[in-house]
Amino acid sequence: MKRLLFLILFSFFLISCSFAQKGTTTQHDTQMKWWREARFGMFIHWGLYSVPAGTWNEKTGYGEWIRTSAEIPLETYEQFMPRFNPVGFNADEWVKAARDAGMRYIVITSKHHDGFCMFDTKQTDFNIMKTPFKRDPMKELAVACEKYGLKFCFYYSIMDWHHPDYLPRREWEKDRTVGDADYNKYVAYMKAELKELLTQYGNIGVLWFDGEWEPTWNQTRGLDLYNYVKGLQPSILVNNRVGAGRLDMEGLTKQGMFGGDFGTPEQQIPPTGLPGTDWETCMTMNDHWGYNSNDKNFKSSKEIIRMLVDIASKGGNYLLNVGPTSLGTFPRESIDRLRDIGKWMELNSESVYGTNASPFVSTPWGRCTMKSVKGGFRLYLHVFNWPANSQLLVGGCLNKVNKAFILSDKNHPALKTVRVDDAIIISVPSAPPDSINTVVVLDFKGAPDFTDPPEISAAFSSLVDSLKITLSSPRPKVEIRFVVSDTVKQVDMGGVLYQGPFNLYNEYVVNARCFRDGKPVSGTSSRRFELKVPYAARAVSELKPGLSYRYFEGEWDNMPNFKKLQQWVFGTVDTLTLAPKKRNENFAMYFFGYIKVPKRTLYKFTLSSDDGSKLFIDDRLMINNDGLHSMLEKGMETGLNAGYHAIRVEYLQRTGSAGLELYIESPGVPKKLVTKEMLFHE
Ligand code: H79
Repeated sequence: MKRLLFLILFSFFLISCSFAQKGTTTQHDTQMKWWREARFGMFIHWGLYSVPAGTWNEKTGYGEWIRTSAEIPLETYEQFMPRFNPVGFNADEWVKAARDAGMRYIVITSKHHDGFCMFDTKQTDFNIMKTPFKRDPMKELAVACEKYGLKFCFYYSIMDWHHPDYLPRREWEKDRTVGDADYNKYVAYMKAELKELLTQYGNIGVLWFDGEWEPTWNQTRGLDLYNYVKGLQPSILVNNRVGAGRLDMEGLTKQGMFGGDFGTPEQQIPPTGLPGTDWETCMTMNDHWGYNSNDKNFKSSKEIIRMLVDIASKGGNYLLNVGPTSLGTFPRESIDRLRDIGKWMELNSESVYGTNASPFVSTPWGRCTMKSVKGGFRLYLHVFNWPANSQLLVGGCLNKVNKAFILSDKNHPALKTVRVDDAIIISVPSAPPDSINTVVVLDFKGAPDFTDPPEISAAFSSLVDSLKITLSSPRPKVEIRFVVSDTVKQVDMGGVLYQGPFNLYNEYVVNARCFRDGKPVSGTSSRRFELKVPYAARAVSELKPGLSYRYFEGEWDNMPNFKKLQQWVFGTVDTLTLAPKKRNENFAMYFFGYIKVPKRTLYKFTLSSDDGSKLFIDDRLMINNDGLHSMLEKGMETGLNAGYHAIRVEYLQRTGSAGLELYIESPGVPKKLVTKEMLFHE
């Protein structure tokens, strides 16, 4: 529903960052063409870490980060080299497996963070030619990719835990002194290796950088590296991690920052499409990138196929990872999934390759991709939820239907369609031909003529006494009609004509729909607003300013049960702050007292922390932001009467950076930090 706002925001940051340093738009578009067409690629994380296969000192949770996560000294890690002999490696088999799954490109780790080079480099002996294997798998893969028509692409880590000139050192690496390390020498080393990669392996589709987030890397170095790489292969594509402007794991580029050729969400799919932005979600099949022999937590083929389609429907690419073993073979589970995906793609790949994002805000039956065809356009309806009544309804489209059919049906016999107002109803078989995802094709004449249902917006999603509701549609020359009711309802001409914001005074569903010339031109959107009964204020007296706190030390992955903990340091703080901590890692705290609110109304609290936290108001758990994570925000609305309310904030810090913030907002009062004026204790 927030798509419009998203669209506006994103168009701004696209204009500001994505065209910088890229030559003309047309040239950029020409270079992006194969990549936008492809939609689906294979990521391969293969390196020395496949030898320990995720296990070190009886702990089994490691992957390609094993050297640092398990704090393995450099000399010990180098001892994996004589044990690395992937005699089962067959480039042809790997590339064929990718091609048969419908993947159009392969991105493989030429060097990961451990610094081990999987290619024949003259720049270091820490490479695969110095193992018993003595072969260059990158050469063999380049040949096989050429043979099967896939684009061959390199992953290359900027962070390097092996090279003597790379900085900074890991904090735990006490025995590796910095000495006279020179980061500029490291950059020269990278460039020399990249020159090898870009001159000895034919045309490379993408250079996929990573490990760019350390303080030694910056925008200037990023831009320089981008230009260097493009100087060696002008039509190569470079991901945004070449620069220093990535937004965490969300992977897109911060506004105004240099963002290479495409964004890189990691292990996540953006909630909506990002019109005008090129992006690629990279994702593991199980829970590790590098091979982990104990990790059997594989996504099902169904999940993967649906994710591929979800991503395509939002206009992105899917880079799906395989972590081969130290013998040079794909894990069995990965092979099985690739084969299943291939079976689906064999019948349905047309609905993925070269498609555009869905024109709809909401598709309750599944996902939608789209393509222009001669004289009109084609929708691919990816039906995840097969209609029980065999009637598939597609709302908000005013074009004339040419034909509807099931893509996997040989000879494409036409399905019966009827128009009801703005909707097309397609008669489909009673059971889905493919229970994972049946693709129904809907061909239309002319230029797309769609109307989304109106957006129903309000500052909050619940109310105490009243809430202002606004309806809007980006579509010109439509009128919006609405019905406020107990339930979700289709709006017809009997609905109230919307003439401006209105107030809601109770728990209701707002239903809204667009009309033109007395006829509906969109589907109905519906949104429920919840009524909150305010909590009573506490009768308290003689409070002092500030909060009480208790402080504990220990290693917890989740909020500890404080009642069971004996030792503590205690005291008071004037506001919510981690200042009383005695060390920076492995501690927990809780704060308690009262929060004073000025009037009876709805309040929204937002709790942001790194790592976990919880908020209790009047002894009820309001926000659960527990677990180990970087700064993560969670919000919750509640009604409060004027006066004092019990507040308790729990906080947990494991390792890395620490932070805790609590915000409050209410109708007419913008979001702000909870300050000391509002906090009290007994
Ligand atoms: O190669 C795979 C992983 O080994 C690698 N990227 C994928 C493709 C990877 N490296 N690190 N991570 C994944 C997770 C690291 C996250 C963090 Fe950060 C680094 C948290 C803080 C620093 C990135 C930069 C996210 C926030 C800032």
